[in-house]
Amino acid sequence: MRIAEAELHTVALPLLTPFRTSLGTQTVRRALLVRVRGSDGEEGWAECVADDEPTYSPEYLEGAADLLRRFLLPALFAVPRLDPAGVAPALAHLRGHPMAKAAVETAVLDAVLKARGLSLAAYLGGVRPSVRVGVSVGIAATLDDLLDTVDRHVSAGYARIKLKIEPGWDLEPVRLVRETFGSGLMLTADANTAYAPADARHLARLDAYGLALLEQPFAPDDLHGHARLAARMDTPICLDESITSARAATAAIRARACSVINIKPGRVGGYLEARRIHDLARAADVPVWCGGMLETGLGRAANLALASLPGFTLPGDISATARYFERDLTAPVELTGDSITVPDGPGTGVAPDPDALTAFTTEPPVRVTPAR
Ligand code: OSB
Ligand code: MG
Repeated sequence: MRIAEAELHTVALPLLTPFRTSLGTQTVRRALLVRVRGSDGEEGWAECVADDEPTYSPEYLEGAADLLRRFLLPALFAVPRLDPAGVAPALAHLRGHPMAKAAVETAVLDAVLKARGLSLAAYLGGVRPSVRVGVSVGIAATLDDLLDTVDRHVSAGYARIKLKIEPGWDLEPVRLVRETFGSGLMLTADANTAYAPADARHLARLDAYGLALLEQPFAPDDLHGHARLAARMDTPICLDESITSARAATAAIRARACSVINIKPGRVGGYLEARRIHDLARAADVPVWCGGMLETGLGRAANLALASLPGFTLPGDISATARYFERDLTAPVELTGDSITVPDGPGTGVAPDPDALTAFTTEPPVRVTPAR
């Protein structure tokens, strides 16, 4: 295809409950949507996972929109026969910004696959019609509130509970949830870089609670610190923020900094790089799972496709609409048992519902066209 025009839409979806992590508290999911139209009328949509503020990663929503408008889309307009695999190479001379790059690559994938009648899951090599999923549970105001929230998600059927932790909210909530829900509950903890290597002895006390993994305790670039912690803990160490590319994944595995990887397509520059990480992790016997960024139904549909690949053996952070929003941007995503069905329609299998798009849009869409 040749991209004939693109649009950037900004939406805001109120979260049903505030989401607190060691990085801050979110009450609304603002999201940047990219729509591309090809010269043959193909149309594709994608969601950029950049947050409002550059706290989880250096990218942020307005920055991603600016970059897409000024640099990424113009670089792609110049490519006459663009296929999905050509997007990343055409943008490689522009440094960084994996989330913005992932969004435009995904929109191109959606457009091309919709035109070909092929689902993203089939294109990526998915092998499962549905995937087991978990919930990421934020830091609560009280331990009672936490137990109520976990109880609600366990009762709903989720296959795994992940507790957000930070200094002052770690051993006690983990112990209490383990004690209350028993050893049958698959439980993990995510620190979002809130600790330093000097906390290793404290973190090692988490070994008492049978966590399936501990996610990203230290800074993104501290592979050595994670390797030292991994050597002293029984709990498997999983990296999220550190894994920014297939090369970073290889380095982390070689350094023994992790034995599990959280793959987020936005963080690594797109679904094709995400698949490369899946492939290399699988070859190294490192289990992977699909992370989440509080995406709307648009982003979660694509994540479900990725999570259907064979190496995604742990439940992902891809929850049902009811976990996040009163109303979604797409048809609601539903939980069946402990799983969600992988969309099998062409492309991501979804598109924004026009009424929902109108209702959630916060500013006029920005139209981007080739200079003439
Ligand atoms: O670290 O996995 C994380 C959300 C925003 C930023 C970082 C993370 C998260 C989550 C939410 O844990 C997972 C979800 O989308 O349900
Ligand atoms: Mg994480």
